[in-house]
Amino acid sequence: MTGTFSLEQVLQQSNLDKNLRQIAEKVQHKERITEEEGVLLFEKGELGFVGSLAAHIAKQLHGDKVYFNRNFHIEPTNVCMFTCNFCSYSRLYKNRDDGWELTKEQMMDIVRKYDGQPVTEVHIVGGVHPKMNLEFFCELLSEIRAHRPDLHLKGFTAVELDYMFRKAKLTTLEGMQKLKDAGLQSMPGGGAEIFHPEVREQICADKVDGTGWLHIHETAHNLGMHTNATMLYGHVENFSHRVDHMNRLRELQDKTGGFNCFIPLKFRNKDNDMSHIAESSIVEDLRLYSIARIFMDNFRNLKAYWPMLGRQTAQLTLSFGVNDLDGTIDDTTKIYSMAGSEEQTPSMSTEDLCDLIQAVGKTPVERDTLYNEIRVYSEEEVN
Ligand code: V47
Ligand code: SF4
Repeated sequence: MTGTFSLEQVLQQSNLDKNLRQIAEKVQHKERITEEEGVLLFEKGELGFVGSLAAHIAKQLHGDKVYFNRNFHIEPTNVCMFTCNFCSYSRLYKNRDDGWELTKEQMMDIVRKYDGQPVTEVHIVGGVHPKMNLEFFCELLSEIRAHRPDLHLKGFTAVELDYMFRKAKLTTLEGMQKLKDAGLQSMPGGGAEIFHPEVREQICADKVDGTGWLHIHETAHNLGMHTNATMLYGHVENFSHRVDHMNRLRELQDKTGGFNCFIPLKFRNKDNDMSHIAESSIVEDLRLYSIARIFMDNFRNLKAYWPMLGRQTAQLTLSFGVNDLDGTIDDTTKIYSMAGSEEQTPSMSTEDLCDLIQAVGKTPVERDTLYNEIRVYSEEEVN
């Protein structure tokens, strides 16, 4: 069940726009589309059209498989030196009494809560706190590693790292090497937002710029680490800004091959300085996922982060090019509930995730952080 047409059916349409037909033919021949064609898809590609192309590509890459992992989040603090206008989560240092700051011991208590449970990854991400420095996080990583060597340590956005390295007076390479030595294995994709300065200046002027974000990820890739990439969409950006963003990621991926997945993040508008901006419609969300799948031809994995999208929309994306739903996250992430997501206490059991995936005719597969398959769930095994 896909809700879309086969590529052959799309190409049989006699009234198909000439430029769109060319794009469909490129997809058929596994050729890369240009930036201009990416913009054209946003301008003219109806959901049925882009969805059919995206579903075709995802099917060729992954068959009916949809991945998830078993993870939990640690958010060390929501105190932040930066003032991103879309953020509903952070509190300025001077107002830190309204926020939270976890000690190392409190974070180790979170890790110990999962002792004996089959989680494979901890995702550590938070605000940029002036007192939580590189040394503090290296100690935390080493303690987690010593306590639970089998847990994959994924942590810190390029925004947090840029601040930490500058404060420690280290180059990006020196700082990354220290974190790697302490046990860090990969990085999440946050902080990317929209790289183009015309947008960045309006929504997050004071944090690391697009070039800096890409440099940190490239350095991690060169050290053999894998990272993710995100794009915050549905606010003040136009179609060209989106395509420019995806193109810069596509170029870096050509160079290093170090990205694990691409994660579009839908702007949510509750309680932030951009609350006057209406949220994108579900049709626009599905079109964006589809176009990302078509444009980012060197990213194998396209992730719908369900705590932000809501589980029903996330389920729909599975018919529009998405092959990954992230993890079974306990209610340890607050970024999206504070920004207005339907998921106020985001937690799904493995059974819930498998049901959600099977309900649209797909096969759930548990993966590790690097997309190695841990278990393929047949229908009988889940029910
Ligand atoms: O960079 C903040 C986004 C990101 C809002 O790599 C918002 O596996 C929507 O990147 N509306 C941080 N989005 C979280 C992140 C992430 C999440 C899950 C998985 C992974 C991964 C990475 O959250 C920020 C920003 O783009 N964000 N506020 C908001 N109001
Ligand atoms: Fe700080 Fe991140 Fe929020 Fe920006 S998005 S204010 S960097 S916590």
